[in-house]
Amino acid sequence: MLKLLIPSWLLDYFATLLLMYLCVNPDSPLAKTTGITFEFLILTFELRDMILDQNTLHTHNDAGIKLHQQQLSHIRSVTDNTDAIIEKLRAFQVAIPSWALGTGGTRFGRFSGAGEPGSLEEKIADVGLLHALNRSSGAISLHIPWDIPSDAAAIRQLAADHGLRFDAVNSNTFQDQPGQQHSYKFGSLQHTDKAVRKQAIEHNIEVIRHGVELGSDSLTVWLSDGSSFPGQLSFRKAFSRTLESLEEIYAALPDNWKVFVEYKAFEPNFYSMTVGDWGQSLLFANKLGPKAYTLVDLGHHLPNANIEQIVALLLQEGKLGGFHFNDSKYGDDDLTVGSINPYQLFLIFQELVDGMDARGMNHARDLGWMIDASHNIKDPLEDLLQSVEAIQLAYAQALLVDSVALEHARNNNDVAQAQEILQDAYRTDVRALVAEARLQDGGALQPLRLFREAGIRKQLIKQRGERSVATGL
Ligand code: PSV
Ligand code: MN
Repeated sequence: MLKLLIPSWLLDYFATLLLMYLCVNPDSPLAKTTGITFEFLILTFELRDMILDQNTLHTHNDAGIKLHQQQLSHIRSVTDNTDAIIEKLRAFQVAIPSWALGTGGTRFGRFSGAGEPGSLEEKIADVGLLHALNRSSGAISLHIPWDIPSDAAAIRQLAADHGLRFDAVNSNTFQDQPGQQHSYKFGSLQHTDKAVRKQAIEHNIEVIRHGVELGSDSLTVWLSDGSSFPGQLSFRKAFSRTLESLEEIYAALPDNWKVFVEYKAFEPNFYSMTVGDWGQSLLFANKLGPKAYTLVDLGHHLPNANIEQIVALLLQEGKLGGFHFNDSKYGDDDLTVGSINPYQLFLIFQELVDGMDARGMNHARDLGWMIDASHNIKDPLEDLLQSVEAIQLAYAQALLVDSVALEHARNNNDVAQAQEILQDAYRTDVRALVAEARLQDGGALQPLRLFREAGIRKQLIKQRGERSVATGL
């Protein structure tokens, strides 16, 4: 907010004066009462210079503005409501998972990139960087214990300095941690041993506590619980034990919190998953109560599942809570959003917009929007920029759908026309609308291109080194 109201040259001027003052008076009352130190200011300068180098951003935008305006006026000339769409795009923020900022791996290996964030502070700086480029990544989602904030107030402030808030916090009972008393080898919330279940419940409650300190308001529970061989597990008893455990976690939720129950068809268990599909997740959510919702991760379905239909019905039931975006060809491939099947993504968004509008929901605020992708071969920041852009494009196209004409075609069983209406929207090039939304919020016309032009990864490598490896996955 401050950055929008005060010109950056004025901020620079005051910051320089402050820096000079602190240099000469490190023990001054100002330094003591505010806690602002010379080192802190230098760091702020470095971060600001790297992340918000306004000159580079302006040069980039100036170079592309003419073409952009041509493209924008073209879409304005062929489409209604472009201003309303731009407004909605500006409000729409997609949370970045803290574990996607380093190069992901497969069970066959991990090829680390260079300059990866080696601490939570650096992860926040990376998300701040994405947000400075696209103005649409204004939230971060933490996985505990991969990212435990040691000083929650300081971390919360740091995120706020980057214009970020904390999205859902994620618990992890799918891995054993060093020093942990009981193993999750045979499950966590479903485990036959009460002591294991208790440990997993307490972990979730601790995650809620961390989330409260950070200002988050939701918990995502994804369980790897299930079985890999027929006969290993009583499905009914595993379900009941899991429900009981979730009830204890639910009871610990603050009033304004939600819990998202994320389902997944297979992996790491390959015969049954205890929360294996949206039906099972919805059963849990319904039994738990009004603060419990289903979370849809696009990669967690069996091949060819009709995800848009799932989304439509969950919304109708008032039980869709959040989204994990990614793309896949085979299983939970966690590829860049929109890289394999952008039409499916559009159809999902069409249902989201339609279903949210039918319930009078706020598109930006009433569901948790998050990316959950991570892979082996691209620069994670470039990958995330591509993912966010793909989400915005699908959202903008969904907003273009002529819902009145669609309803009319459906009522007349005019199948070809109904298909035409959807494809018309999908085949519209909406890149100028998304770019305009970014521009109006002070972002880059082309974030990925600017990321490269400004040599941002090189700067990160200089700062963090070739070998810094991100924590988490
Ligand atoms: C599991 O595959 C998942 O989608 C869950 O959301 C986890 O929290 C996340 O990936 C990270 O592994
Ligand atoms: Mn997920």
